[in-house]
Amino acid sequence: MKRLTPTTRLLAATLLATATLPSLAAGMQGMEHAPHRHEAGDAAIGRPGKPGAAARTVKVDMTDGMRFSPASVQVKQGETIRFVVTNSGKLRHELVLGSADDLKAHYAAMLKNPDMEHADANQVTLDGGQRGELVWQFDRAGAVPFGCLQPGHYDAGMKGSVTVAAARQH
Ligand SMILES: [Cu+2]
Repeated sequence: MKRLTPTTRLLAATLLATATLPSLAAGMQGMEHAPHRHEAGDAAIGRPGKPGAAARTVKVDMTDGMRFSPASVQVKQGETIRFVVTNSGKLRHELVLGSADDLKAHYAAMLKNPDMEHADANQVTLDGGQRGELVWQFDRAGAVPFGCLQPGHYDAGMKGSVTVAAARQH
């Protein structure tokens, strides 16, 4: 049996790679504009809330100074909050709730694909001057980070945190 010389093997590998690349690139291009989806009901940060169950409204303002105001929100474990979010800037901003790891990964994806459309129950994305709502139930005590994942904004410090106080045990 004839053995492949290293050169032939290299050539074969190159041909294979060349043949695979265009289809791979085409596949990635297709993904570029697909809506970004992930687990909206992530137990670590809570779950989408029923608007009727919201006991409290918290107003959050987003500015072109790359800040949330307030950047720190206090809630109680189990509480459903109706966030009324205003974009008082001219740029597009968003409030995305997520674990620090999720936010970082999502932000990295947004940097690669700035036109990526993303919409989920854990976020509200608003053009300048718009107002929107986000209803969320905070199940677990601890901190639930949020951030604006528009390219450049998160790095500029457009982030905040919801502190969830443990429910009292009876
Ligand atoms: Cu922003």
